[in-house]
Amino acid sequence: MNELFDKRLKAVTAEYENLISRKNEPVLPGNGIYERYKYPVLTAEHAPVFWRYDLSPETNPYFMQRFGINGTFNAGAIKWQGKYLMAVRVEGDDRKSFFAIAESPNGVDNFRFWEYPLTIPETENPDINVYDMRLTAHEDGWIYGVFCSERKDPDAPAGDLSSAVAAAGIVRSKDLKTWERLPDLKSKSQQRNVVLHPEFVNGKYALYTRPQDGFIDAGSGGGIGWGLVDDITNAEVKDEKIINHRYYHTIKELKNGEGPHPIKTSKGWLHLAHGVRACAAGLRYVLYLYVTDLEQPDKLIAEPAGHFLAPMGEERVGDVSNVLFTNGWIADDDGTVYIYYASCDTRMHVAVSSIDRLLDYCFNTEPDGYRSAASVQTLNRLIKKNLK
Ligand code: M1P
Repeated sequence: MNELFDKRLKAVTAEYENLISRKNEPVLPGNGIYERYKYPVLTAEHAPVFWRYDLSPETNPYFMQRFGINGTFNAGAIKWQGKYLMAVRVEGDDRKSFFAIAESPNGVDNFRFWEYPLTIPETENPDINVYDMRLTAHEDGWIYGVFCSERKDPDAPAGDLSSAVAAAGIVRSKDLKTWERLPDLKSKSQQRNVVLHPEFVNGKYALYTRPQDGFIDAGSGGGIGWGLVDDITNAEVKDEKIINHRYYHTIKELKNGEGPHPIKTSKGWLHLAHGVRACAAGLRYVLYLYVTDLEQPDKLIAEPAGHFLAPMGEERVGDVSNVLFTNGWIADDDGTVYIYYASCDTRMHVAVSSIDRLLDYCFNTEPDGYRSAASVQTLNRLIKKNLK
């Protein structure tokens, strides 16, 4: 009998169960566009006890953690067999990320990880790190996961142990448990934030891309790209058209990237994306929305000015502070939209809205005028209308 082991096992398990079963609640009155929720929906502490600890008193007499989890963030999302699922980027203390599915009965709390993480087959050039999976239930009948595959830059000078190369890895599944690896996307530049559109366009697969000059630097990439692919089992984007541009002195001046795949609505394709700007505190990542044409998903038809969701309170601090990032949302049949977003490469949150509300926001919020004077004109119009 090992009293220390028993005591610690009980305490750690009780703490875990309390956390998992904690009820979440909306923070009211909010801004009317969406409701944030009080608690993060996933944290490192949501990792099962049997992932973090060896449960044998013989081989772990101190009941000591054996596999540390550093963060749970940047999750893809999908509604699957009536449950709300996130394909979470789980990062170990060793800095390696992997994917694991967490499931909730209601989309806002009680997220519990499936027993095992996803086993993602490697290509002949093994990934060093994998992250930020976007899930797409495509009309071809497969569920695709498109993620960033990171490898050391083979051309880095000796002694440079940081330079890396980013490419889009592609896997597909019918049950979210067994995954088939397809060749990485071929394109002219490095790629991150690549997303598969859920429908065929002109009989082809369509991808949102993010052409970039280097591993970090989007540089001359211009913004969120769009490209058609003949064969997803050997995907190659030959031509990319920028469909959502970056602009000077906006929230996406430095870079931007598509979030999850857009939601099809009666008024167009509703997109969620992240925008990045530089400041004295480093890079600031915020989220924004835009809409493209239903028949021509590469044609922008609405984009409100500024950010839709920016870091607030505890969301501001974490491993990479001042960052909100998203690659997952779920639109329910009744129009409710669950927006899953990560703060600071550390934890996951949810904000809840509806398709109607998000469209109202997109079509009735003024676009960016790109000058202070234009913003004042917009505000004056509103004040005048309200005070007349
Ligand atoms: O650290 C913030 C984010 O940085 C990258 O995003 P982007 O390619 O747009 O700069 C990604 O590494 C992302 O995972 C991370 O959250």
